[in-house]
Amino acid sequence: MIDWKLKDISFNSDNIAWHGNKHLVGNGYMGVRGTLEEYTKEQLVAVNLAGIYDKVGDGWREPVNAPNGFYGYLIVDDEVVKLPESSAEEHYVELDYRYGIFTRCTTWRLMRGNITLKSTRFVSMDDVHVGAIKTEISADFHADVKYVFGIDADVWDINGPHFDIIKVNSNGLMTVDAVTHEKNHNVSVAQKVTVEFPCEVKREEEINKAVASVSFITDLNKKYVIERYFALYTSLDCENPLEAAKEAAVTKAIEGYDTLLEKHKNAWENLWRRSEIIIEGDDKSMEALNYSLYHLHCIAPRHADNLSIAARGLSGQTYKGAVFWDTEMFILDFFIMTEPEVAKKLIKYRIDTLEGAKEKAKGYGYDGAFYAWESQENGFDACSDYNVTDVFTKRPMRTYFKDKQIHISSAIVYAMDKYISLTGDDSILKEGGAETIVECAKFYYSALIKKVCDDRYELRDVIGPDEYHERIDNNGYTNRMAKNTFRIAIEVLENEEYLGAFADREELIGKFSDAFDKIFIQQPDSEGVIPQFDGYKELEDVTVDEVRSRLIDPKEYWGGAYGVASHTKVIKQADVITWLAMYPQDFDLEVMKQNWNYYEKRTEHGSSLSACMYALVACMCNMTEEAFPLFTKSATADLAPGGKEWAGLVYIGGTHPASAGGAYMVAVEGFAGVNFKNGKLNVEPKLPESWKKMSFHITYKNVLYRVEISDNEALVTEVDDM
Ligand code: IFM
Repeated sequence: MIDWKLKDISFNSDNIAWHGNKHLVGNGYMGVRGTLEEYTKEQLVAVNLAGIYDKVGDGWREPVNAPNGFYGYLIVDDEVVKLPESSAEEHYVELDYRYGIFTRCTTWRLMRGNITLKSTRFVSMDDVHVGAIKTEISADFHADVKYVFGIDADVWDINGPHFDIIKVNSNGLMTVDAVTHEKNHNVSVAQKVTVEFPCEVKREEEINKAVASVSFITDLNKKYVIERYFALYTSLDCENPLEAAKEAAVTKAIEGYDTLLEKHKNAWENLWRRSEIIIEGDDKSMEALNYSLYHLHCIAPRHADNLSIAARGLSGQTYKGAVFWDTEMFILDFFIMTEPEVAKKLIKYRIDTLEGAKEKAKGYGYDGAFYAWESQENGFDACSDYNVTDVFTKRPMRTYFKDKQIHISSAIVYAMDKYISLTGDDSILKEGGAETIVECAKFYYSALIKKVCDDRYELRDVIGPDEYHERIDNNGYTNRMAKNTFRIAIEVLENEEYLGAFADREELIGKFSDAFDKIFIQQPDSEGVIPQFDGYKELEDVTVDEVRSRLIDPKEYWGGAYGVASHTKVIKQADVITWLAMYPQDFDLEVMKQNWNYYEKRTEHGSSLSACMYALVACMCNMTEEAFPLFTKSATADLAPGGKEWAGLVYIGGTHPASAGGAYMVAVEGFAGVNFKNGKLNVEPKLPESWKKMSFHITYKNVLYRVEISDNEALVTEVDDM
């Protein structure tokens, strides 16, 4: 059995960025990177906020990092003692991922003896505006201690600074009231400290920080406890965020650390009741899988109606804090099956951003809704025309993700359809979902191309999931997803209940039916291989290693006009295989296997979205052994070191929610074999060798089921809501 704790012993400054992601704590409203209290922006500290963005000058628009209410460090005998500068005698950090509690404990050997600082902190799952930290200091000599603490508003930004005004107050209740550049949002943090031992409390001065200190002389080996509570509100939350933050900080301090911790743990326990996955026989898999689910819980926007999940969750500003197809195609299943209320919010975000998608379509001369490739608030597409910087010239490279990844709209329709069929809740259709679906179909209809001499419809000049091959024709995945969009739009249009009566209904049904029938769908060639796009089979056939060996610089971008992979068959991530994972019924098992074998060895897996799709299809092909390492790769994307951190010169590090969601899909839909064929819940397990038993809960059509698998036999029981 696992202990739900990740402990990293000893200190290595090379791990600071990775541990920031690995030890993140979050509650959907904010994510706090797993950095130490004494760290500042140089060590990539971030209290990353959901759904609040800012743009400065020509920089990319990105989410706002709030002032850090966990800031604090030690001065002993007038000497600053902090990592990474002061080397530690002993050090560990620990993440309790059952409850999102981060602990650090460091001992420094100083001239007069040893001093230890241990702190434990969390951001509350019970009240998302609040964080609490308990610091314990002890020394084996009479140390002259000053603990400096407060709120650090000098935050890490990739394209900042985002605060034009920072007002700090270090008197009594500490506060920071900051104002963002573009839209003048207020971001306000208040902090209250409680100390129950004799000490001197003093206001301190540091630029852009609200700081104070407590000073005391330690008795030998006695523990001195300092508890701090911060509250964070923005002007998107309420009219007077500063007052709200002050009030909450004071109230929470009165409640006390232990009470807050208990409420926080209860909130987490409620989440695990429905989502924990127990695997007997393979603790490593169980740990990696539940740790992945931990990250999904940390970023679920439970507190809001109109927010979704960013591609790097709440781990920082990478990928502009934007929502990609990751949410619909990789993350949604977890929430549909464990917390459908959250799934509905993710869907609602797309309905609420329909206007933005219509604007985008219009801008390109299309009808309907072309969703943002990198979606921020109101559906604004944050994707830049120049999304990669060339390592050699340092010049921005023209990329076409925003213009050509038209498969994004189909992901939204696919997700809505899945949500409805798995929850039985079609209310979203009446709340704008039906219109969204029809607008997406209109978009694809207007993008279709037909040669005069041919009867088929094509989608030309696109980019599929494999982003290394840009501006290609008839990407198999895209065309298949567009066909599905037409099908769903027809179903919606045929049901008057969803859209009410309107004039061109019959005309649209006619158009979409024609498009459904005639859109070109790539077919397997004589060897059973489905070409990823027109002309794919004519590209140079080399191995991934060969392509890698051609790199002149390790950070070089593989795709685009001059990329090392562009003229080869080597692909970045699952493409045809993502199609097969979504529509296994399209081809027989032999074709699935043939394509898996063909494409897997030509895939770099340069995106964390890749391995899980291969693992899913491997499970469908009864290739559990091949699926297992790919599952592990997905489930450990944030646990193991060595993730891909650069695309050209652009930093793309952070957590990997899509990979976490993909790991869930592989475990539940792949290994456990949960499927919903013929409108009912079926469980057809194919557990990996090492998984002796597996059990979990899922919600299907509003009924909660417990699934227990043993010897590849499944027992499914309905349970009362827990
Ligand atoms: O959405 C993905 C894309 O498929 C590959 N590049 C990273 C994006 C965000 O995860």
